[in-house]
Amino acid sequence: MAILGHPAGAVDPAIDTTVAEAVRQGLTQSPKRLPSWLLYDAEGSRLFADIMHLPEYYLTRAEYEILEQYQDDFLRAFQPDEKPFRLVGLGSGDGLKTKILLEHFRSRQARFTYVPVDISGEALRQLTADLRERWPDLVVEPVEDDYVKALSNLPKRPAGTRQVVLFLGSNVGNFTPEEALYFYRELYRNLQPGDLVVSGFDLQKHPAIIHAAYNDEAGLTRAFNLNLLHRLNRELGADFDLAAFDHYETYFPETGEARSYLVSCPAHRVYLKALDLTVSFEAGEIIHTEISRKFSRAGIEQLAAESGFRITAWLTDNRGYFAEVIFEVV
Ligand code: AVI
Repeated sequence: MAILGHPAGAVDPAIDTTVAEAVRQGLTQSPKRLPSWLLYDAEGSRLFADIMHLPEYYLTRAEYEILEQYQDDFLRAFQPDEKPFRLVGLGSGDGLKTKILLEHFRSRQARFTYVPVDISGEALRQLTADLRERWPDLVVEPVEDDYVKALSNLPKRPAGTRQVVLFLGSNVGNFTPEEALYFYRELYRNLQPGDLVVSGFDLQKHPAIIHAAYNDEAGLTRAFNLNLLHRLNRELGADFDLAAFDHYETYFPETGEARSYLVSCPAHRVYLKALDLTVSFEAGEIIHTEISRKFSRAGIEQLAAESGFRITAWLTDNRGYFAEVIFEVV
């Protein structure tokens, strides 16, 4: 696919046209926005791994607590009968959370296979090698793809196997309401009666707690957000001056949306060589980079109902910050 502004056939093959097109589209609209998947280059993924350990970022600890505390409940839900099941981990990453369940299921001699799905081939290779070394007889079938495409491209499952899709980490929060509904409807369409989806939802709570999670003292969330500009400098030959931008994250309790912005402090221009595009910024102008939605129970129930699922379990940490919710295809 040619990049606009370049003569046909003269496109640098090293430039990712998906990135280029997303950036052109995002920076030429008003207000400016860049899709949040751009945050996850190698450095962004490393920064996010560090964010998960921050004292303010309660989400990961809350989710670990639930997975550890309710291991037996998960197994009973996944295997209420003798039927084997297939665990599909969407956005499995380093698989740390899933390993809590895998370990427990192994210790109970559960009959299951594991299909980790991730857009990062490197993360998948590492996870698969690690699992095969640890449990040589566990069947692991990695799929390198994005969540939605992966749903219709999964390896064929043996007859009589229940499918259990894990969508952990509050990744659903990074979807707009329309995207979330589309995603769960697609899930439903690709599953069969009796199949399950386990989703992690960050719940609405005191706004100051949420605000702090995205404005950490150590400045890692700031670095994570600004790294996006660094990525564009490297991949698209842009000349963003990172010192000219600020991180601004705010939480709207009325909508449950935490929104992340990059703010241009002075009025200035940026040139993106690969797009042959000059972008002007007013002083104080924003680029919207991420939405992290927080859910109410009613909102989750509505999402389940509108996509066709029935909720069969609602598991929270002891502070009620986070929920793992099991949806069943009926
Ligand atoms: C990956 N996702 C669920 C994180 C979140 O909380 O929305 C990404 C993140 N952004 C800033 N901090 C963490």
